[in-house]
Amino acid sequence: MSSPSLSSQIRDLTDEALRDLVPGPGRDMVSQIQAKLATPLTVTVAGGVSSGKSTLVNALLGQRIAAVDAGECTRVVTEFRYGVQERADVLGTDGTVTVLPLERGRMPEHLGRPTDQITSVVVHLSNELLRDVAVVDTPGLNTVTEANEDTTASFLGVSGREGHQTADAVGRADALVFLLPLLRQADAEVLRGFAKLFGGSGLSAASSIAVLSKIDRLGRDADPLQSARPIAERMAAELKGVVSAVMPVIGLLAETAHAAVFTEADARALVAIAAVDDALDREDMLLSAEDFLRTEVTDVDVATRRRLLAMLDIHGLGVAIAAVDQGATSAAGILQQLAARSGFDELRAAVIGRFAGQADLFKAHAALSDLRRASYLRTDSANTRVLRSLRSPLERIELDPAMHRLRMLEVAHAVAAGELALPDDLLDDVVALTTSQDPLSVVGSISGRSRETASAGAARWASWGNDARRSPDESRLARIVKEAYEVMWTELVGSTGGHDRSRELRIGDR
Ligand SMILES: Nc1nc2c(ncn2[C@@H]2O[C@H](COP(=O)(O)OP(=O)(O)O)[C@@H](O)[C@H]2O)c(=O)[nH]1
Ligand SMILES: [Mg+2]
Repeated sequence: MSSPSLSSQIRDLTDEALRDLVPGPGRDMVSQIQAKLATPLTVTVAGGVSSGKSTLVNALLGQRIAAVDAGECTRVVTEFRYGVQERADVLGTDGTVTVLPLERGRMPEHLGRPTDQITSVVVHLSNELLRDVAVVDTPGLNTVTEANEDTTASFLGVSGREGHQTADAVGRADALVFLLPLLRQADAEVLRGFAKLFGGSGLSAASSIAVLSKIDRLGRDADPLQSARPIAERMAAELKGVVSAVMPVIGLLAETAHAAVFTEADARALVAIAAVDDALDREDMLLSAEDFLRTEVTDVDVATRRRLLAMLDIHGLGVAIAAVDQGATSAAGILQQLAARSGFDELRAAVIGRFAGQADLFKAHAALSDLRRASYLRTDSANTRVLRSLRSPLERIELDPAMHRLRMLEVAHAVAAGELALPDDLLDDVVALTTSQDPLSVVGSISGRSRETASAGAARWASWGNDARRSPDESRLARIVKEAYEVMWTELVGSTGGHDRSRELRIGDR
């Protein structure tokens, strides 16, 4: 139990290698791997232009920092990292870095050079969330018009130059939050688009979530979260094995609820608006943005109404006014309702709880596959010997019991990248085993039945994997899942005080 974490074992290994490596590409590779291991988990937010990415980033950070709507900053990949010295480092395509101050806690208006000469912007913030995760905001695609919607890449918002940088950022991500428009295209095509995105990354359903964004714009439903649920479920079924969940979220309400922009003066204005006593007047006022700005039934000035509209939109205004009707009079009371109706809690729990909770695993997974690749590097003859010598300690790390969960991530990745097609019941197994922080919970409580579940799982995978129609790679991946079930079986036997009968459960090894 108390063996050092995988990532600390890997860190020791890279430390040792760096003592012997001479300057050259091999050394650069290993020091990059080590540096990446030391950085917090990178959560990348991607999706089409104007799908609400920056708004959601602000909600996560609890601070209105990412530029929303237009402006230079919305067109470059922006990474938010923890740093006491708050600033924005603009990384140029020529390798130079310009350091810009933040303007009253906001992104600078201008980045000092044309956006096509910028690789990315790294913003250092002393923000508590960033101690655990780095958050990356991506530009996506400029316009999603009917005309260019025929390619999957543009549908997913990842074509063009900004699209390329977005795809790069996704490739570097440890975890992904992908904002999806409502499905208008063949579902299979969306799947292929995702698979393409995941190709160069370590991402899988374990580390990816899709968000149905801006659902308040869908129609005039009283509760868009509720109406979006069946759509989200249908999409989750289509994307099973690719993302762990499809969550409907009203990012705008989440941002307003969490990013410290809503003031007591705003609350007073809402109280005044709610005080309009003619129900019909109130309804008319909330028909559209124009109606709300044009209305003459309150003396709340137009500038304030415009501000409220920008923070809440029409649906959010309805939610806020309903909160006042139910007795809320302060900003805190109204914001609590906005938060509750945004659908954001679930997303935040997934990002902060599940992703950050598995950070060590995700990091180790990426570092191990990078190190394995480095150990086969042939273009650095001065370092070949040292790089090769990484292989046997890497194999030793492979024997660590914690590696089972990591190998499961490999299976999940193969599924998400479209490299492993599974029958439905086996797909369910992979999803359940990799998206839960406690895989043991998958086979239920500690009882005879859960042991049965574990051994049935192992048998199911043995029989699929041993089928002559499987490719060697499919058989290998199947063996990983089979072993994961065997490990659980063993743990269940151990925890019920039974003697170690692990050897009795050796199903279908070849
Ligand atoms: N009604 C509504 N508007 C939203 C929502 N999320 C974002 N917006 C608005 O949509 C516009 C684009 O949002 P932005 O975050 O800049 O999108 P990005 O291009 O994906 O980063 C802004 O005007 C936001 O205020 C939402 O959940 N509901
Ligand atoms: Mg943006």
